Amino acid sequence: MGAKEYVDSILDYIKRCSPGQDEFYEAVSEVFYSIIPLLEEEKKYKQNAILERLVVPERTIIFRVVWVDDSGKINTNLGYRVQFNSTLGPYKGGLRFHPDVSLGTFKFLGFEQTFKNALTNLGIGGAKGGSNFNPKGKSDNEIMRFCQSFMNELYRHIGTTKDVPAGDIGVGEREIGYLYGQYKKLTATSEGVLTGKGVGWGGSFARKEATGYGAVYFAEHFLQKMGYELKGKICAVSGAGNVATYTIEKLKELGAKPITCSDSKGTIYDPSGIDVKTLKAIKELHRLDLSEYAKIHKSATYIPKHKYPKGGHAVWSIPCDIAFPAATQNELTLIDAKNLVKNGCIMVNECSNMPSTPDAIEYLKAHNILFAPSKAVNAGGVSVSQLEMEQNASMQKWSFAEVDTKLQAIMKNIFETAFETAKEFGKEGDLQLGANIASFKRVADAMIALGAV
Ligand code: NDP
Ligand code: 2IT
Repeated sequence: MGAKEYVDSILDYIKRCSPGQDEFYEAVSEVFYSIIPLLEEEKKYKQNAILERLVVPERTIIFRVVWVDDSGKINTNLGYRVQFNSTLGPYKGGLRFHPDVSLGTFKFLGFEQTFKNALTNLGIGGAKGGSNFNPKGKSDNEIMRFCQSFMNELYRHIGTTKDVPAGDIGVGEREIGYLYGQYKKLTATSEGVLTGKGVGWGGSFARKEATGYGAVYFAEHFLQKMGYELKGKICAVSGAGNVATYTIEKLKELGAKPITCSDSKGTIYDPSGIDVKTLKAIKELHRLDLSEYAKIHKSATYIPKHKYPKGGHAVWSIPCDIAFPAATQNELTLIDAKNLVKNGCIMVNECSNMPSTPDAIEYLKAHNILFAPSKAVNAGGVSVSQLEMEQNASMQKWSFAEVDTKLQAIMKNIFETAFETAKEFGKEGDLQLGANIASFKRVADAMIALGAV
């Protein structure tokens, strides 16, 4: 059986064993098809049944979360933690609270996290978890009661050398605070078992900024290598949460011009450049809809979701030099890719996890658009999480500048690893192939060393 047939057989197996888990299937196909050149060269991966083992999470925990809302009504949600792969270190990865998630979502995210974390070279395994709880419109007390109930089960499965969760969509510093408070209460310990904590209570400086800043540092390296510069570039950014906000902030600091952002209801187009202060006030502080932005900035237009191009997103129909998807998975479709190419975009720098659909990636690459894949681009967040673990374990506190300097070095290293690996396989500039092969090798070689477990 050739390498391609080996990959086909694994994907068939996933289809049969994990029906309906489309996002998981998409994530596995993306990685496995792009590592075929490596599988052709190295027979040891098939001999050691690496692909068969890699697609099965080491442990999947699904639990009931019961909480009482402000009206006294009893509510039930599903809680998840998919401990995907601990070959390289303790399980590490965020928690997502969003009504649309299911087991397939957490399997896709845990699978991706395993390879992303391997790329950082920091000794962390991959996991993901969360709940189908919808935080929108809930009071602070409801959020707190939900987080406490969620932790009442999760606490027995995590630990500083076992599994260290963090934030993701719908989980920021407020939620991490309530989760951490309950963990401390239940275990009578003060260990840094969660990252993304507030800087006043065990958190690291620059963790909040890390994913967005890291994504921009990555883009800068890629652009420079290909003979461009970031300064002066018109940037389209989607999302209006943690990753989008700090991507926009760093882009402006480095002289680029971010002109869009979006939330689940609509898009803001501000040709004079997104005002970060207003964005933070609306989203971080007051948790309002993005439509508020256009009421404050007359230069801005608000495009509600029902006016988006059919099958596409408003953000990607606005002419730009570089696209920074930073909201959610599959948010950049083939239609969007066609719009970007038509409008002269030179690069897609994926900030959210798996934002581009497979046909969009194919189209972008076929049209020579520089394509920077999410598992490399957004690894700055988890990297600074690992720096937070390091600071907690040694009871140190590094300055913002110290952490930022370390983050920059990590992002440079990730870029060079992906770039050099692609070059080694005769595909210079193909960072998708480079990132997938480099991270796969790290995980797979270590799995072989650890034996058939
Ligand atoms: P946030 O919850 O802070 O923000 C998410 C943003 O995306 C919000 O503006 C939200 O809109 C929008 N959004 C979420 N889901 C959808 C959807 N289904 N359709 C349209 N818009 C949506 O999350 P983060 O910024 O932390 O995460 C963004 C992405 O980055 C995710 O893919 C996450 O996995 C990834 N990521 C995050 C890291 C981190 O450190 N936080 C690290 C690495 C990757 P609204 O405001 O209306 O809810
Ligand atoms: O997708 C991700 O890398 C995250 N949500 C951050 C994970 C972490 O442990 O900081």
